[in-house]
Parts: sequence; structure tokens; C-alpha cells
Amino acid sequence: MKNYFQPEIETMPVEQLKALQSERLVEQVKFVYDNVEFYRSKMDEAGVKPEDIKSVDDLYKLPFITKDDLRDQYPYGLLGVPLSECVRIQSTSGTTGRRVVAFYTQKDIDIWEECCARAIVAAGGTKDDVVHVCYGYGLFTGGPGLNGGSHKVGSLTLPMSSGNTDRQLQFMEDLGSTILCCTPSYAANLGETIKARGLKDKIKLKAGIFGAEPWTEEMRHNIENTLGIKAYDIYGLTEISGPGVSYECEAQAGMHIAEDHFVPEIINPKTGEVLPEGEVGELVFTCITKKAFPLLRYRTRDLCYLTREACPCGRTHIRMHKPMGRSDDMMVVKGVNVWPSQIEAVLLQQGFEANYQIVVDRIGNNDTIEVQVEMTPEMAAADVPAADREKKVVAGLKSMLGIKVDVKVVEPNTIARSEGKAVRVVDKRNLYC
Ligand code: DLL
Repeated sequence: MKNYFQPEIETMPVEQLKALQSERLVEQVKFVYDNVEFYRSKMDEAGVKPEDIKSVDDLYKLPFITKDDLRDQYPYGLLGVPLSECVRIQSTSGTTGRRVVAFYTQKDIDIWEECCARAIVAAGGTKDDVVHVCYGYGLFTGGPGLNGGSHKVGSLTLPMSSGNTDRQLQFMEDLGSTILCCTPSYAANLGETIKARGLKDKIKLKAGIFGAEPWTEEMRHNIENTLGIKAYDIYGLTEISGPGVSYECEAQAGMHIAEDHFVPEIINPKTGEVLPEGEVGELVFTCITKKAFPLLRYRTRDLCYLTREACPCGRTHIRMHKPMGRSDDMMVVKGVNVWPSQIEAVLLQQGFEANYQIVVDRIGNNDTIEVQVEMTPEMAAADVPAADREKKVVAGLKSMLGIKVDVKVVEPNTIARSEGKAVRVVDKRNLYC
């Protein structure tokens, strides 16, 4: 049995799909040129006129957008419609600096939720399922996206949000949850708790839709075995809408990109050159239907490759391999996007110098993050206990990142100096495969 939410779109012949993309792209380019000053000047600077974009084959002519552009235009600079037509914002983690606020019209939300509905149906979901959503709700897109998708499928939706494992398990058992949506690390956590408490026979889960952070095939197998389910990958980013930009089908061999809404490209992150199908590079997305926050050629910094090889599920939409790394230094820790520069900013604000190291690890299924930072000689001479300084840095990092970071303040000149590029981050998790 094939599982589709919108079969006429998901299995559309490639030629027809390309024609649809081209038509939408031409309209979208004109739309942003006419409505967003940022795009008008960027395109003028690059010497590209809307008329130059006649099909998706002309996409390469448009300039890229980066996270820095989003920061410069924060908060309203990229709006494609009047604020009165926007009905929602969502945002990335990080309270300062790197925060991205994305806007949605009601139609943008409908499209996003449809993409999530496709993901749920691709994982075998129907209106008879009980969809247990323990991604965070609120500004993070995980909870609201899968919640909306589940409504569109007509499944019974449990808006659990994250945390409180006892309550999660109680509801799972009492209400007979069949599809679990959360980060893979939390799924692994739940799996271990279920095993330890001998609850497996009382749990009816059949599938899980896991994403928002990198995870390996090995982790997939572990989760599938402990929970007795099929584990599907789902990818997305706030800037492009949220989860559901791409999702796995029953073949579990790469994620189908919702190409009727998002046109992907793979580029060489150093030169910007567009790479052919199958080559690993940075994933770039152009949103061809979104109106409130219409990003064109947005550089995700995620590294992967694309394949249009026929998929046994019958979907024609191109597949992306799960992210294989980043072209910047962002890490996803405890489900939160973390840049070393955010940590450095907190340290410098508190009078430290840039002599620090960040150690990220995974103990069991839980991420740990520790920052070791050297006192300056002046700090070492002052009569302030290291524990007091540590407490202050912990509070500063919590406020910046929203997660608890362990901090160790060490004596001057104890962190090894590098002769070349400083090694600021030691990530022992090996999450990419
Ligand atoms: O993580 C959206 C999401 C929610 C996706 C729930 C899937 C499920 P952001 O917080 O903006 O949005 O983080 C986006 O997370 O650029 C990737 O680096 C990483 N990421 C997201 N999904 C995956 C995945 C949400 N399946 C950033 N595998 C992206 C690996 C992922 N990395």
C-alpha cells in the first residue's frame, strides 16, 4: 500500500513538476522584486531583472541569501506582505545575535502543515492514528508543525510538548499513541525508559518521525529495536518554514523534498558554484510559494547531496541525503542550535579572554556540553572564588542559549594553545554519517 497525503502532487511526473516550479518561481521573483526592498536592491546590485528568470534553470542567476542577511533585516526587513496579513511567527533558538524570526500568513501555515501531513502519511499515518507530539511547542517549529500536520491528516493529536517523561509514558500507555514525533535523542531516551520499566507490551507505537538534529543510521536501528517501530527522518529549518521541508517514506532512503514549495540546489560552499546531482555540497532553498517570509536561494549551511533516482514509493520529488555536516560551525546540542561565537560573546562580556574550549559529548542518549575557560591573570590574582565566576557564566550561557551548559573556570595558561586555527570545539558525538 502506498502512503500519500497529496498523491497528485507527490507523484507528479518530473517534467510537470519542473513546469510547476518554473511557473511559481517566475511569479515569486516578480513578487519579491515588487514587494521587498531588500530583494529589489540585491537583484539590482547583481544586475538581474525579474524578466531574466524564466524557469528554474535560471535560478543560478539570483544572488544568495545568508543568515547574516536575515540578521541585518531583522525583524521586518524581509516581509513580503503587510504585517496585518501575518498571523504567526516562529523562531530559532538563541536569545540574541543569531535569532531568526520567521513570519507566516495563514496560507503559509496551511502549506507548512500540509508538508508535515505528507511526512506523517509517508510514515504510515492515517486518521485512525494517535500522534504523540513531544517536540517543543512555542517559538520552536517542531511542536506546532507536526501538530498542524497531524490535524490535517485527521489523526488524534496529543500536544505533549517536550520533557516530563513520566507524563509522556502515562499518556502513551493510556491513549494508545501509535506515532511518536520528537528528536531522535529523546526517542532513544524514551525507548530506554520503556525498556527499563518493562512497559514495551503496553505501548502501541508503530512509527516515529524524528528530526531537528543529526542522527546516525546506528541510532535509527537502536531506536527501532528498543521501541519496536519504524523510525523516519524529517528535516526542516525555521527560515524555510519548519519541519516537513523534506521527509522519509517507507523506503527510508533519503528524504523527499516538498519540491512544489521548495526548490533545492547543492552548491560548493566556498565558490557558490552549483554542483550536479549526487555531489556533496551546501543545501540551498528557494521558497516558491511562501509569501510572508519569502526566502530565495537561502544557504542552509547543511551539507548533503540530492538524488532523483526513482524511489520505490513512487514519489517523484527529489531526495536529500540526511545532513552530513555543516559548512559553518553550528552544533545542535540538546536540540538547540549553538554557535561557538555565542558562547565566546558571553565569555568576553564577562571579562574573560578567548582562551576557551567547548566539549560536547553524549552520555547515554543525552547531550552534554562543557565550556572550559581560562581566568585572565588579573582574575587569578583577585579574591573571587572560581565557583562564583562559574555560576555567572552558567547563567549568562543559559540566557544566551536557553540550555544548561557546564562551566569550568581554570587557571591561566592551562588550555593548550594551537599553532594554527584554534580548536575551540571538541565534539565527541560523531553524529553525522
Ligand atoms: O529543527 C525544524 C525541525 C523540527 C526539523 C522538527 C525536524 C523536526 P531549526 O531549529 O531552525 O529547525 O534548526 C534547523 O537543524 O539547518 C539542520 O542543521 C538541523 N536539522 C533539522 N532537521 C534535521 C535532521 C528545526 N533530520 C537545523 N537531520 C537545520 C539533521 C537536522 N539535522
